[in-house]
Amino acid sequence: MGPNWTGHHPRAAWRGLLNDGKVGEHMQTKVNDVVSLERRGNVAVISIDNPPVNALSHPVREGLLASLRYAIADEDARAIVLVCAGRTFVAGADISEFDKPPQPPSLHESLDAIEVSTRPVVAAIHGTALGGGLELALACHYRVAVGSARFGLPEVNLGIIPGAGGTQRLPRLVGVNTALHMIATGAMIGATEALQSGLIDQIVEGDLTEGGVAFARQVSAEPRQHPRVRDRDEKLAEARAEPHLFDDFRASIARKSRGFLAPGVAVTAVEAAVNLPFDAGIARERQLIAELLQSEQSKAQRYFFFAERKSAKIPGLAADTPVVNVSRAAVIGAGTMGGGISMVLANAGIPVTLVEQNAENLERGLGVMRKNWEATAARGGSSQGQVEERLARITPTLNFEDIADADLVIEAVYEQLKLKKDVFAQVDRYAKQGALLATNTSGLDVNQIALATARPERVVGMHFFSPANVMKLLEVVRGDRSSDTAIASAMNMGKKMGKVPVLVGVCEGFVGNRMLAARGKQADRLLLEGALPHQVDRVMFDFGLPMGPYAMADLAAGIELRWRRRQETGEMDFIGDRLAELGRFGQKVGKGYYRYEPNSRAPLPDPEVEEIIREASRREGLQRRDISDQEILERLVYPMINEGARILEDGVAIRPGDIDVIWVYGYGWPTYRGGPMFYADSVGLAQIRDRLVALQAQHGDFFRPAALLERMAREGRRFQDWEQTRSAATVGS
Ligand code: 3H9
Repeated sequence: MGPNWTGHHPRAAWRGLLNDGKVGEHMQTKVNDVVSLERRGNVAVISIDNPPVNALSHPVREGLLASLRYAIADEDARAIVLVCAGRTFVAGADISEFDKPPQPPSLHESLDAIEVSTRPVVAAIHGTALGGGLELALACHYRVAVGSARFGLPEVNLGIIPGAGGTQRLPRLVGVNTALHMIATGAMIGATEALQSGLIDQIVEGDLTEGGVAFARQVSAEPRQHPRVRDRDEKLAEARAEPHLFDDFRASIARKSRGFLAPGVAVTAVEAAVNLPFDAGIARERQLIAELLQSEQSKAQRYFFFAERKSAKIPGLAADTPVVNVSRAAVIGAGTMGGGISMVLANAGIPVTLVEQNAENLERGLGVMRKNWEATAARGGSSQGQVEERLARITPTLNFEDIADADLVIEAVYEQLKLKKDVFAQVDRYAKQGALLATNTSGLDVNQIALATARPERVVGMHFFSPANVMKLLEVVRGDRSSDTAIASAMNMGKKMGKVPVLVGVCEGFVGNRMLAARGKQADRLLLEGALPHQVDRVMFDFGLPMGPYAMADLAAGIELRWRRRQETGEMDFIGDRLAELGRFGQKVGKGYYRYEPNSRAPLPDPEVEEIIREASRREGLQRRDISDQEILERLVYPMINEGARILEDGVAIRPGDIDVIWVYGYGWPTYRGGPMFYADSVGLAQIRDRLVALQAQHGDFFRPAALLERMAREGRRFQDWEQTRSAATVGS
């Protein structure tokens, strides 16, 4: 055994580390608050402990570099192992430091120190090695990991690319195709794939640090030069022989990455790895990331990263609030929504009792579920065995009493208040005490629905978005009487089902659909004034949304739904009514606001519709005019922002960031624009207020700026600086 860290060795540069002389074998010496050193025989172990995810914040970089220097200077340390405490290996650079002036040392300095070390450095990985964390591991001579570890360079999701050599080293190890996939799409891979692709050298069974030390001991005993990733060229040479590789890859991601800057830049950086010497490639990577870091897109995406995480936190709700443990659920209604929700539950491993009133509906619902699951299996997303397993989790029934053993009951019947109240009266009769009762209404009054039961404190809204098995958003609606347990349970279940749950209060349409309605009113008005559906839709599509209001209406049976609602309320809408009377119910019948060729989803402008729109303008006495794209954009988006401000005034959303999360996950708002409220900041609240005032003068009170917007504009404030911490109890009240 060699000397320990107490400095028995006279050349031990880490002597200055010592505090009380008690450091020895298997004892950790703190280099600073977040990094410590230990000796296990002739292997030095550097351990990072910076909860929650061991991000490379300034003290970590400082401690890491210092400990590397100490370990490298110790002649008796034949090898160095790098591990992390807590739930994960380093999950990346500290994103919260990006907007602050850089503080040395940079991560590059540690990576350089590792690379020049003649003693092998082994990264021992658990949890997720992400971004700068994976780059740190890539600079090491070897990498070992536990079987559950995952690896990724998710920087594109923050609007940047890896900036510590990831774009240059990863393709050298795993090959250009896998590297492109990981770097340009942010995809993670598991330990088995990492081993097969050459990213890691060994999967460790048992204790990771022990395994890493054993591996380090073994390689350090071998008389050989330890490999540096920078020196590898075989896999790059393979790519050089495939001249179309990069163009093909660009084409393959074009649709999904439309509008985003970073994925294309990521491809450019990997191209540099293939075509330039290593150091020149690193320089190119640095230049590219520096440009992206300054971009509005990256600012928006970083903002969104934190907004999403904040949305899970509910002020006033104690962390130890008891939650309902859901081991069985019941869904009422086997239509599109009920079926989708049942699929989500079954996918999460929860058995579901699916209740319908007639056998035919039940049969049809089950058929659709099977078809959807089989389509996933056909795409390779699951096995046929999993399809059967999931179907077996669904117990169809025509008897309401069968909900009695469910811990969670979700009602998903037709969107009509009276019907929903009747259903809840039944639910109240049969559901067990303590069950969480949820309505999937997309905008009806949850308070009234709750009052149909004798236990309104157990009732919440769980508003899934269609298709429920695909869309990530879940609006959890807090009723006046919903208890903390009901809220915490619904949020908890949302996460378990793989959704992004956001707490909202009761109002017509909640947050998402209330803002959508404001946009829809203006879109229809623009049609009357001179625009056509395809122009309105194109403006929204070019802005970055997946589709505009009319393509969306055609997809989601909007014409029919609104027509039926108008029949209940007695409202009139010339264009909508005419389309409905002509049976133009959207994509499913091949015509709506657009016409569709058989087996095609491509919306084609239809003269019949345009004539109806012109007729509507004539009836309103409006002289149709050319409307600029800019005017369309402002008249669609500014009322949404204004409505968002009213939603905040009313306390229906906790914070602006929650509204943004809703729009990104529920409606496909592009993350590179942050969300409607972040977008408002980037335009400037004063400018939006001024434009609304001008529009109000022209078109009336619909555009009157919300008091909150007015006030924030006057005070020069931004939504992203919102620090209002309303207690959960006030949301929705
Ligand atoms: C990078 O590395 C650039 C380099 O190439 C350049 C080098 C020069 N920084 O998600 P969770 C916080 S860019 C700061 O709820 P999970 C998070 O805000 C980075 N904070 O946990 C939250 O805080 P709070 C590339 C971070 O278990 C808490 O940790 N890496 C960071 O569901 C828990 O997070 C990434 O993009 C960070 N990097 O998921 C990885 N990461 O509790 C980003 C997390 O106060 N991170 N926090 O709300 C993730 O994907 C997930 O957090 C992870 C854990 C999968 C790690």
